[in-house]
Amino acid sequence: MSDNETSILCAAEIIGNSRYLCVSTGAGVSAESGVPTFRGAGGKWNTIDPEDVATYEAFSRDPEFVWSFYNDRRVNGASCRPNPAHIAIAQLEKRFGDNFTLITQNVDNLHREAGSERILEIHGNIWRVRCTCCNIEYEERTNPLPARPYCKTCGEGAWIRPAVVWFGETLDFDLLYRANKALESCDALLIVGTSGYVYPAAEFIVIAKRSGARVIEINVEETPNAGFVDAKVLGKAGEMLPRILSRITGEG
Ligand code: BJW
Repeated sequence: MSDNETSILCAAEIIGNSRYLCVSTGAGVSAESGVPTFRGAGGKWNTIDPEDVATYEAFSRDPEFVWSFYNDRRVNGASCRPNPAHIAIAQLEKRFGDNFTLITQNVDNLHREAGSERILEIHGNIWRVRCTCCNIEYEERTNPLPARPYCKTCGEGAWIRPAVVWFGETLDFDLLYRANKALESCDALLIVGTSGYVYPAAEFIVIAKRSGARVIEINVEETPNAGFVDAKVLGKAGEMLPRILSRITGEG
């Protein structure tokens, strides 16, 4: 049996024997759906500086440029569908019921499309916008949006912005509180497709470990979490998660 096969069995054993499962996902879980990651091969930040598109300062300086970046992603995102990793995570939620929380850094909505419901989108959602004048947030499916998108209530001159969390901005307090509670309550944490560079998500593993949880990581490469995980499954999320799930359900 290969080392990775052993890790898959170990991951299935940890999840299968746990009472409360927390799943934390990043861009890698959507890579197989055609959504580019931020870092690494093909990552967005290889060709564009996040300081130019993912900060409030950038938006204040040049909102049209920032919107062109998000419009491109919305246009690409509209044709992306959940992959077997999103679907396996939604199936795990069905198994655990209320003893399950999915914390995602992704803004692409693919977990919801796969059927996930107990989900905390800590970096927001690209299909939602917020008015910079009245602060109202709403779903906006017009795609692409005009080069100068304005609030549907306030009108001309009242810019809307993507309802996502940029660098230097604080995360929604209630979402972060609920994420921390779930991480403290879980006895297994499954981390999928995140580089582990961005805070506060980078600290989730510490919170869960401190509370006694066992940790599984699925990634195509090593991450800063290496020394902390109990089972490391090396490979694509869309291939590895269904294999782990079938071990748990006994169908594999
Ligand atoms: C696969 C795969 C496959 C590929 N299968 N795997 C403490 C210390 C130091 C700095 C800070 C700190 N606290 C806060 C900061 C500052 C900052 C930060 O973390 N900076 C770091 C870069 C050091 N954090 C913030 O500003 C946060 N705010 C905050 O903490 O408020 C309080 C505060 C403010 C200021 C100062 C101090 C405190 C907000 C962070 C917001 C991040 N925003 C973005 C953009 C969101 C909107 C958008 O989408 O446009 O969020 S940046 C980008 O990175 C995006 C992602 O959600 C996030 C994380 O990326 P992720 O998901 O990990 O993706 P990648 O691309 O990095 O990795 C993909 C992984 O998948 C790789 O490992 C691949 O190998 C793998 N993979 N294919 C499985 N098929």
